[in-house]
Amino acid sequence: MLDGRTTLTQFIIEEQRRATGATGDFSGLLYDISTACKIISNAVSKGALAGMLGVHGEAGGSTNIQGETQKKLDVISNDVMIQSNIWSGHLAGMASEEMDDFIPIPPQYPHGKYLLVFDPLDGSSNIDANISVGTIFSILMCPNAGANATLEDFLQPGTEQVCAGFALYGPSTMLVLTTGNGVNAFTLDRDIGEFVLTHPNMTIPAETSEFAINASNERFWEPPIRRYVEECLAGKTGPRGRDFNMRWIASMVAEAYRILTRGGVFLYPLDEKTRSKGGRLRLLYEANPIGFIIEQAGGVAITGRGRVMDVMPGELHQRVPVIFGSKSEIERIAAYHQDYIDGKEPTTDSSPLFSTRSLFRTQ
Ligand code: AFP
Repeated sequence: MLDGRTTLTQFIIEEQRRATGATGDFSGLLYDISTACKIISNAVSKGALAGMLGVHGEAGGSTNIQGETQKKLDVISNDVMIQSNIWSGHLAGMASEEMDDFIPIPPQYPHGKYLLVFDPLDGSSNIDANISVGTIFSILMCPNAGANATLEDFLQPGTEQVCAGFALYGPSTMLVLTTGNGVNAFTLDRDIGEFVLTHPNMTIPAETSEFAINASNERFWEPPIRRYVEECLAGKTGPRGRDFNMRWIASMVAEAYRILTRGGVFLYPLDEKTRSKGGRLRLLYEANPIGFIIEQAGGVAITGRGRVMDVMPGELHQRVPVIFGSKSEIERIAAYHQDYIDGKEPTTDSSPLFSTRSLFRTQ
């Protein structure tokens, strides 16, 4: 059966014992989140067999506050996260990528000291193609514990997170978790219905030769991103002196997990296409939780103009540029942005930063 492995339940209880003054509230919240992830995993894995694919609502599909067409599983996952947590008494409020406003705790339920923000199904545009998707969540302390949360209570920088995690619904269902003491990953054992600790103390290699970016946006990139990607593509013949590999799954949770297992760089930078919105990815329930996990695993997460977790949110669904992964590569990308901001020319004359040709040379 368990072969001496630790279940998530045991892990949480042992963490609770180490936390002085712990009441069990936090442990209860983590149980409820993990239960929601198991229910979502079950729905995702059934796919077409249970009519889970396709868009939500009538033929044209409904859209969320992001202006994105909602998939059936977006709505189902959102409902599962809400219904698994709203009654527990651990929360003062919730916020979801799929909901315009935050979700208050109804008066019939006790109010707790935590805030839960989440993207119920990240990567959902991939779901009909059977590509890995996931649930991302972040836990904050409510400044006004025990009362109903206000919108302002959610607008905290990522450095205030007490916990971040994501479930990855892939060939196996994983739960990746940090409470500020490193990163641990659990694999769902469907035979016993429990998450089992399989990847303790995950750490990201500081060096990598793999990057992930949506290259179809190349013509919109800022010069430091163009410079970095062009040098990677130049490989052995360029200033990096080695070949690089490229990935793009269009499911950030899957990219983040790959980077946790073998290093790498993920880039969704500010570009001319997303500048007016501030970026593509959402700060509170995508960039911050992933950033917390990446930093806790020894990596770095930046916007290009600073640390992701230092950004002070101005609104619930604020978007930011996100660049994260192996420390030495992210530090290089940060330096390229600083050169650009300072108006410095690239030092290597082989860098085609100002070349007129595209990344994908035809000759
Ligand atoms: P969806 O949840 O709408 O599929 O978006 C996924 C995502 O937020 C993130 O997980 C991906 O890395 C990124 O968007 C993909 O964006 P592009 O579709 O522009 O490549």
